[in-house]
Amino acid sequence: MKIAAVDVVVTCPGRNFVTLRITTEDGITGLGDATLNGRELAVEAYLREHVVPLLVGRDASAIEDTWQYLYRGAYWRRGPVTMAAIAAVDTALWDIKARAAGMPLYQLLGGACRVGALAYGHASGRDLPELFDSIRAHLELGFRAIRVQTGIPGLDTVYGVAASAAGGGDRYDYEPARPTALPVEESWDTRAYLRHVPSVFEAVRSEFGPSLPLLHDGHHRMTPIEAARLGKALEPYDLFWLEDATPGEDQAALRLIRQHTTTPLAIGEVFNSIHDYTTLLSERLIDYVRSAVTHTGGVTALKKVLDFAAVYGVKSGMHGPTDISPVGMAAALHLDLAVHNFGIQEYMRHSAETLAVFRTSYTFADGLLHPSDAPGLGVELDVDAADHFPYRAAYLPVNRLADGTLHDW
Ligand code: CS2
Ligand code: MG
Repeated sequence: MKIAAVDVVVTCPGRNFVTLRITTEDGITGLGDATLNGRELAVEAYLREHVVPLLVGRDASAIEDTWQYLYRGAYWRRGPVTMAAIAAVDTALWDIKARAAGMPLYQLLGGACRVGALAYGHASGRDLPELFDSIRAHLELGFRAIRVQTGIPGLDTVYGVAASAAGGGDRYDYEPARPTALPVEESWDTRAYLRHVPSVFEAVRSEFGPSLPLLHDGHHRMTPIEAARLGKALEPYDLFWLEDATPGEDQAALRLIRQHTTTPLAIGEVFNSIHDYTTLLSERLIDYVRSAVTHTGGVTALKKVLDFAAVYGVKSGMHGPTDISPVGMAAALHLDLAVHNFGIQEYMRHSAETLAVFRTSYTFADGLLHPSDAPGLGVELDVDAADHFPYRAAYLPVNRLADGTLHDW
């Protein structure tokens, strides 16, 4: 089954996406997500200039060999651009193999370990009334687990608080990347954040009870001791996880956090290789692996990470914001069903505009996601519709402290 054609489709139905489409000589087409929020064209160029010419004529069924060919053959290894490109190729080849076999991808990966993947949604609010309304809205949508992000007194725009973002409103598909000539500069104050967040979770627990799984994203902004302090302060509120408490590339920092708190920790959405996890997993410094198929080298690579994690009792918690395309989301859901050490799946839900370009078959019901039993990933790309949404440069914000120091966003 040889590869006959490879296309890189860049489209912006509400936000930018990069999709790879591989077609075999017998007309089977597979899709892969190569979206890297704020750096989309870098991945497009990497694919178009350095990967596509190598794929035409290759055996589409040789997934592992193609992965190794693109990874080792590039000489220059790892990094978000390279691994998003490899992820798209890998995912598209898995889509093709499953379509050729006439079965959903999860069946090829060993079949289902569960009836569906527990999803969590993004609730947020500038203040408690707004936050409570957002939590109630997500409970009414059927979510059984909720991420809580809150405004911080003294800061006008805070990550993850949709209402404070440009465009306002409690938009469920809040997109932090802005189509501005330069990244928006937001302000940050960690001490104000550390003083405020525990009181928010105390109020949420008081309003919604002790059992609702609550998650929180620290978004890489704390030092290890600050993260340890927050984890400890949140213990009475029994979080499902505290995510990205510190910049994850400093894997050893998690040793200090672990010494101070039993709040479960999740890290990895900005990682792109199994090597980013070696200390975190072998020393059991985290409880959930946050990587997405799109940013970690594809289905092949993420399955290896999750099998490595399983050895140490660490579970999956795949990244699922709107900048993971419906193709990347579907790939995650097939893995969510197939791996034994599943934890939870992030589900921000794409806009109607996006879903008009990416026709999906995955479902969300009673708090659980299911990829569907359509052959392959179960997603179709409407290329004609995609052409109506030209790429629009957009940047993620940057953070500055009061004295102007640039800080993690
Ligand atoms: C966030 C992401 O969903 C999350 O956990 O960390 O929304 C992140 O901000 C975006 O993916 C950045 O593009
Ligand atoms: Mg995150």
